[in-house]
Amino acid sequence: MKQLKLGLYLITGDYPELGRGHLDIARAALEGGADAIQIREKEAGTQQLLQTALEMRNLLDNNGSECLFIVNDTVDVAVAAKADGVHVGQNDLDPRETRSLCGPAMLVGVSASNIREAEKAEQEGADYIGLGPIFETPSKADAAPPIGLEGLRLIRRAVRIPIVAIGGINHDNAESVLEAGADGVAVISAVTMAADMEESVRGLRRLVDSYGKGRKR
Ligand code: TZP
Ligand code: MG
Repeated sequence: MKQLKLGLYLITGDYPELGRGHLDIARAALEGGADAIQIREKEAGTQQLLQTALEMRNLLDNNGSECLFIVNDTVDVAVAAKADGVHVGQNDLDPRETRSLCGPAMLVGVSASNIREAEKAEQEGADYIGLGPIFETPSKADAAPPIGLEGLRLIRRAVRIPIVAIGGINHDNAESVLEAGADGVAVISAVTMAADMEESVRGLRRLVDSYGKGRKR
């Protein structure tokens, strides 16, 4: 299994109005030095999602980086696309069911928005938690209320598995999130809405790296 390095976790989407799709965002993420890329697609059918996921798998393989490839929501597509992991939410298959389908080698990430969900995800065998929203987010209409840095600190003390913080994270607040105990930051709009996506990823990379160096473990 690949090493679990989730410091900078990029989530792709399809934004025709910006002329940016999953693969454009994944390219920028790779060039900028992301640790993980998740394909998150809520509109496309399974066949189209699989097609894009296979292209993304190919992109990552050809790039030769250690970047992890994770598929959101659907374990069947994750397995078919030979992803490194699958990320499930509270309304998807639970971690145990997901694991029974994808086997022991694939990463299983679980979204949690409160302490109960976080503890349950850990007990059920999640490899990491996507925790949030930390702040207000423009990218998820049905997001739970933001838990803030206090919520993150509380949940950091309650679970041992890695926490990837998500929701409203950008260049200005990423350090505060890492300081509060997150092992990584996951972003959508901070990159997908940036004028220069690659430069945005590089900026976040620098923040994550500089924080990691200064951190007492
Ligand atoms: N889950 C919780 S918040 C969120 C997801 C998928 C959206 C994060 O997007 P952004 O633009 O980084 O706030
Ligand atoms: Mg989901």
